[in-house]
Amino acid sequence: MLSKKLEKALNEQINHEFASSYLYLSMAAYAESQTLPGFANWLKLQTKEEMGHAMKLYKFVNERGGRVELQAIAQPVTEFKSPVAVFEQVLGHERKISANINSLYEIALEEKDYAAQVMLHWFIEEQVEEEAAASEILETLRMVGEKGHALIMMDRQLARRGQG
Ligand code: OFO
Repeated sequence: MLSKKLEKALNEQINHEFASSYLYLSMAAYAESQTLPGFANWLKLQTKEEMGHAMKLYKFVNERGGRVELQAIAQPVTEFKSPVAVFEQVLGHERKISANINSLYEIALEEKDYAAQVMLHWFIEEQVEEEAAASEILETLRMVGEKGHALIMMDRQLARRGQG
C-alpha cells in the first residue's frame, strides 16, 4: 500500500510526464511549421515516450492500491526562436524532470517504500539517457548553425529515429 505522501508525489509526476509529452508535441508543431520534418519526427517520438513514462507510473499507482488523480496540464510554449532554442529548452526541461525524479526517490526512501525505489531506478537511468540525447543534439546543432545544408542533413538524420 502506498503512503498518502508518496501517492500524491506520484500523481504529480504523472502530471509532469503528460506535461512533457504536451510540450514536445508543441515543439514538434513548431518544427513542422519550419519545414523540419526530421526534427518533428524526433519530437513526436519523444511525445510518445513521455506518455509511456506517465502510464508506467499510472500502472504502478494502481498496482499498489493507490488512486490515480489526473491534474490539469497548462498550455505549453508554442513559439521558439530557432531549433537551437528548442533543444536548449528540451535539455533544461529534462534536467528539471531529473530533479523531480530525484525528489520522488527521496520520498520513497523516507517512506521506506522499497517497491517504489526499485521502480524509480528505471526512471533514474532513463533520465541519464534523456539528458545525454538532448545534450548531444544541442551540441551538434550549435556546430551546424541555424541554416543551410548542414541543418537539412541533421533534419534527415533525426528523421531516422524510430526506424530501427
Ligand atoms: Fe523526458 O523523461 Fe519523462 O519526462
